[in-house]
Parts: sequence; structure tokens; C-alpha cells
Amino acid sequence: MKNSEKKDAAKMGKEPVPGKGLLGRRALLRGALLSAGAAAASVGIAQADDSIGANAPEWMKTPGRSFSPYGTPSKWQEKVQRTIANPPGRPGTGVSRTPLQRLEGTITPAGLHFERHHNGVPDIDPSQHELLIHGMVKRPLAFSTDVLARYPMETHIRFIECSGNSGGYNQAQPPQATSGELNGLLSGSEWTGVRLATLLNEAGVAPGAKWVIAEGADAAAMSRSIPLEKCMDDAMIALFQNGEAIRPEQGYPMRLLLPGFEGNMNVKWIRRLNVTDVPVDARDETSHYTELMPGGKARQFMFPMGAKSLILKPSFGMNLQGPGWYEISGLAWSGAGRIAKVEVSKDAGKTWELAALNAPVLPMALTRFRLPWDWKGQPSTLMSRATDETGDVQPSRADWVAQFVPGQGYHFNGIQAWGIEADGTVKNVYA
Ligand SMILES: Nc1nc2c(c(=O)[nH]1)N[C@H]1C(S)=C(S)[C@@H](COP(=O)(O)O)O[C@H]1N2
Ligand SMILES: [Mo]
Repeated sequence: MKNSEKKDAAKMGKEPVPGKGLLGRRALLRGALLSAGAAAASVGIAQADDSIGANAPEWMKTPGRSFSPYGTPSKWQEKVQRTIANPPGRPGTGVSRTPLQRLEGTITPAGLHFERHHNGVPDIDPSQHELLIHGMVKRPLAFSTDVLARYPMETHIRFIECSGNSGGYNQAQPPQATSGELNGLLSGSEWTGVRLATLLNEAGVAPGAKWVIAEGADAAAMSRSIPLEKCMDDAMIALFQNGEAIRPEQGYPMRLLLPGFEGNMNVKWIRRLNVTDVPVDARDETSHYTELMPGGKARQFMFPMGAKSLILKPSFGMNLQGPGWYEISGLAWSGAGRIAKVEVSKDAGKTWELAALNAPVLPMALTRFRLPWDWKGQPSTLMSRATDETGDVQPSRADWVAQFVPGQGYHFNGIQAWGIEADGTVKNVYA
């Protein structure tokens, strides 16, 4: 805000600081409508007594810089980065997490999409790459990248979540870290590609086929067994992410997209689909991505991700700046369909209020929820609870933890809580 605007706002008795005047209950409730009005009003104030003159900011006094062939974020946003976690000596193995709490809306910029690689990002020449469909099919087919690009395409907004996401919540003590550091193995994108059913039908699936073994062209040759039913339903060979060719980190030139299913099954750099009658018990569905339960049994093939939500504003690292109006906002999603409702509690789960869901509410996509909050300065515990259209309700952390052996962290979808202290400090708490 310009100095002159501040002066004018002060003259009018309006101090444009959240919670002190302009930002009030009505502004938060009416949302976009009212804030659009407020913005227009302050432009008017500035123009009334101040065009480009002595008080103009530096950047209005000289022409701006030239064009760029591919844009990058503002240098003022350079702290908005993925956080990388990889073991020493194995740079290509591990994860980088999306800084969820620093983003808005529901689409993750491609450069901030989380990454999970089992042996690095391969540098694939698309002209040398083929997708092979073979096994229990009438005629095996190989699709070059160019040939695949000629098929009819579809576009869908979907989330991908690693089943290891939020695994830190199985710890005895609540980890003190940002929401992105805890939950950032989650991203949302607009994906465009060819329906897998189109390609499987062309190859002709043989009677008795029940599974498809998907294999990636990375140095891990990562493989998973996928039920044929899913492959014939909404599975996609994705070629584009948010309008541009899929990024190398996300599977360039093509990846398998299985809406709602655990991240691991969305095989990147996909090169082979072997149609079979049985699952293969691949390394990644036995040593990893199974959930050990008390008594020694393991839950295997837990495909869809459960209903889940997170409060991102406020959250760890974003302490409240004194009493007043705040918007509680976050993300909700479910691997089983659309989010039906998100409830928010400000008192550790004693009472719950319905949050507003920002349209469009899409199946297997991130949904933004919002609720205004007049914080009087009292210690508070904020929680959110998602329910999806199938009636699946996000469980309490205690109920979730009780299903598994201590330390089991896959498929965590328990309710999370932020403790707000009287001085505005935000801490991760178990409530
Ligand atoms: N070929 C291959 N596919 C892969 C992986 C991999 O290492 N190699 N990682 C899997 C895991 S565990 C997850 S959670 C998702 C992550 O997708 P992203 O890196 O695009 O976020 O890709 C899956 N597909
Ligand atoms: Mo994963």
C-alpha cells in the first residue's frame, strides 16, 4: 500500500490492518464480492490526490524489465520452495514436499508438485520412449509418444497423495513442523491424457484377465499391480500437467494416473502394462505400502486414499498477529469421490461449524474450505473434519492410530489439530 493511501485510509478512520477495521466479519463472510469493492475503493482514494509524482514508488519512475520466454515466480517469493528429504549418498531416493501452507487455491504449480522417486528422475528422450501393452491381450501394442498424442484426450483435476503422507502423526509426540513438511506429499493438478480403457480396448483384453502390472522406465523399474477394473474405469495415461507437457519429476513423457488411488500406484515414466490374471507382489507392494496391524497381519492393496482435511491458515510457522478477524482455510479431499462437507472446531472438538467449500467441488480433487474466525485472544485448538460423498468421515487421530502397530505411518488420515496460544503462537497438538 502506498503512503498516500495509508494517509487517506487513516483520515477516513480506516486502518487497513487485518482485524482493525477494513477486514471484518462482513468482508470475510461475503468474501470475493466485498473485497473486490474494497480494492476498488482504495484505488479511488489513491487516484484522487496522487498520480505519478514525488510520492510515487521507485518502480513507477523507470520502465519495467523486458519479456521472458518462460516466466518464473517473483523474487520476493523465493522462500516458497519444496522441502527435500533424501538419505546421504542416495540423492535420487526420497521425497520433496509441497509447501502447502504457502499456496492458495487448489492447483499446485508444477514446479512445486511434490516428488517421490525410488531411484532418481530419468532423462527420457520422448522419441525413444514407448508404452507397451502386452500379456493377456489379443494383440500386443506399442505406443510411441507421438502416436499417443493423436488419441482423443480428456482433462481432469485430480490430487495425488503418497500413502506415506502425514506419517509423522504416528509419533508419540506431535512433530513441530509446518503443514507442508508434515503433509506435503500431496498436490493437485489438472491432468490431460488418453483414457487407459481406450488403449486396452484397442489391444483387446483376453477373458480371465483381472490385473495390469504397470512398470516405469526409471532406474527403480518401479512396478505395481493395478486392478483391471480401475484401468477400464477412470485411469489415464497423462501427458500434460496444468496445460504443459508433464514435468520430468512427474513422469515425462507419460505417467499412469489412477484418480484417488495411493500415489505409489500412479507409475511415472510408464513403459509397460502387462495384463495378467494375478497380482505380481512387486517389491513396492510387499516391502513398502502395506500397513502392519496389531497381531502381525498386514493390510495390503489399500488403494483409495481416505477422506482427509488440513487447516493451512493458520498453521505452524504462521503465528496470529493479535486478536481480530482471521480466515481459517485449508484443503480437503477423498480418494472415493467428492467432499460433502468440512466441519471446523475452534475448541478441540467440543463444537463443530460447517466451513464454506469453494466451487467447483470435484471428485478426487483438492477442495478449499474457509471459515471466518473472530479470535479474542484466548488459547484455542483448531481442528477440521472432512466427510466425503460416500459418507466416509475423517477419523480422530486416536481411532486411526489404534488400527495399526506403533510406527505404522501409511494412509494416515486422522484429524489434525493446531493449538493457538494466547500470544498467537501456533503449535501442533494431539487433541
Ligand atoms: N516409475 C516410478 N513411478 C513412481 C515412483 C517412482 O519412484 N518411480 N514413485 C511413486 C510414488 S511412491 C508416488 S507417491 C508418486 C509420486 O508422484 P510425484 O513424484 O509426481 O509427486 O509416484 C509414484 N510413481
Ligand atoms: Mo508414495
